[in-house]
Amino acid sequence: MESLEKKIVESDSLESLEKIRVELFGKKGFLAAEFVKLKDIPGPQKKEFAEGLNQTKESLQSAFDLRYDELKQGEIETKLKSEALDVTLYGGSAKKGSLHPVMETMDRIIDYFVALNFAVESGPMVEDDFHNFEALNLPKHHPARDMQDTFYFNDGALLRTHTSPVQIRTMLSSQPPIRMIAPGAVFRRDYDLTHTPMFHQVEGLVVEAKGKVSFANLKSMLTDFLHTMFGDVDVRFRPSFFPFTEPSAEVDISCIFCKGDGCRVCSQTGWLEVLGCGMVDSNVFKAVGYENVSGYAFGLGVERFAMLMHQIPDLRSLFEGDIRLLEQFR
Ligand code: 2NL
Repeated sequence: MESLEKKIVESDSLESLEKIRVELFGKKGFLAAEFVKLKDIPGPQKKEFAEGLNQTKESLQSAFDLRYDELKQGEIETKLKSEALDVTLYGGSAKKGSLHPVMETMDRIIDYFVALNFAVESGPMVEDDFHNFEALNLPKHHPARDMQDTFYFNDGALLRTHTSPVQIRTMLSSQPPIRMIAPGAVFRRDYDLTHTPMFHQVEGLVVEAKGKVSFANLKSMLTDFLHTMFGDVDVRFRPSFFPFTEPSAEVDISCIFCKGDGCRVCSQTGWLEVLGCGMVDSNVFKAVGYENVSGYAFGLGVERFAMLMHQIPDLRSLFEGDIRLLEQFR
């Protein structure tokens, strides 16, 4: 009896305790065998024997229960310890994302014009001939409409080649005065060192009653804009031509790489072309049904701005999504 209890107390795992349980309490175990003996015990001793047996059974059972609880508790503690999760452990910092330099540049450009009370408008990227070409004084056989330059769909729809159709739509759906910019993606069939089939533009348009806005207004605003973007650079306006503006100008800044001395980036000219602009052509106003108004417009390529502002030498690096480039703009 003492040795049986000792066995229980000294069992060192739930498995060995289970073996002991079968040995003691099982159908063919120790207690079952003892109870079988009961029938051979003569009458007078039977009661005493039975009482003794019940006592043994009870004390073995309570010894077993006690040991079982101890071992079970130990098992739970071991498991808790091995599965413990220290949420205060340092796990290294997660990498933060960042705006792509093209979008960051776009935001800076937009912020400048929003501060001057320009509305920010957008429109569809899939356009039609009227909004992308016809209304912009690009007649039917103008080379810019060529299949070589424009992505056409079978039904004659096309991917906008500039954001000007947004201005056309705004003029058609509202009345002067208009003061807006149209930032967004545009598409051209062009892919080489300096051209990608998709790039971003910001175009601007101001329309007022005739005589209220002048080329001088346009020139002073764009000069201030370029100083805000590129710092202390020289700015020059060169006469140029666009079908949708008359007169038209292209705008250069002194080369930010060589300060105007001449280098590879500026092709030894000392100047970098960054903008196109002009007074809105009367044919454009005619196409949208405007009379007795004056307006100016401008357009720029965001990728080119981003390259110059961040001194990125290769346009393609803006399109490859290489994390090593992006990490430099956090
Ligand atoms: C450039 C030149 C330009 C415009 C865009 C425009 C739009 C309307 C009417 C008149 Cl609705 N003009 N846009 C005007 C002049 C230049 O962009 O070099 N872009 C990258």
